[in-house]
Amino acid sequence: MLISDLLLYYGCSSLASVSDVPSFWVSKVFPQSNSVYFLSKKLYHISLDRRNELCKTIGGYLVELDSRDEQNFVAKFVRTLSYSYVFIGGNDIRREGHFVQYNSKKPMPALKWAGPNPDNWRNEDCLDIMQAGLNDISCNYVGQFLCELRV
Ligand SMILES: [Ca+2]
Ligand SMILES: [Ca+2]
Ligand SMILES: [Ca+2]
Repeated sequence: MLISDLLLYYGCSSLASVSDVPSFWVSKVFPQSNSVYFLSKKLYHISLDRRNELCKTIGGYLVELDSRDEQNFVAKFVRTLSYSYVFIGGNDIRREGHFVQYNSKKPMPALKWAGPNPDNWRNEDCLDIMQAGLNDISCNYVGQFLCELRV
């Protein structure tokens, strides 16, 4: 299925120019927020702002995890498809240790962290979603990224 067909299927028509649109894997609908998730197929070495811009090209935004349920749902989706870091929207760029959502700027809820994270090792201010939980990583790493769309 082409991404344009998928977007029509989900009722999203805010497609920018097709050449700007990365290719993604698409999840099922998460019923609690009526969201679907788009995981970039390629690796990108881009800023957090740019990741969000690429999500906007498909009418979405960098994923905002609003609950443990959403975290679990998303983690299951990325489990078999990710092969690198998977950036989400949460970050503590503005204030160390205070994680906020990229778009809404709301504080992140209590989510599951992997091991000793967040540990801010060498100043890590972005977040990677893993099976074991979230990990704070450098915003400058190469990785995949995950968008959320309301359908
Ligand atoms: Ca969400
Ligand atoms: Ca940090
Ligand atoms: Ca870390």
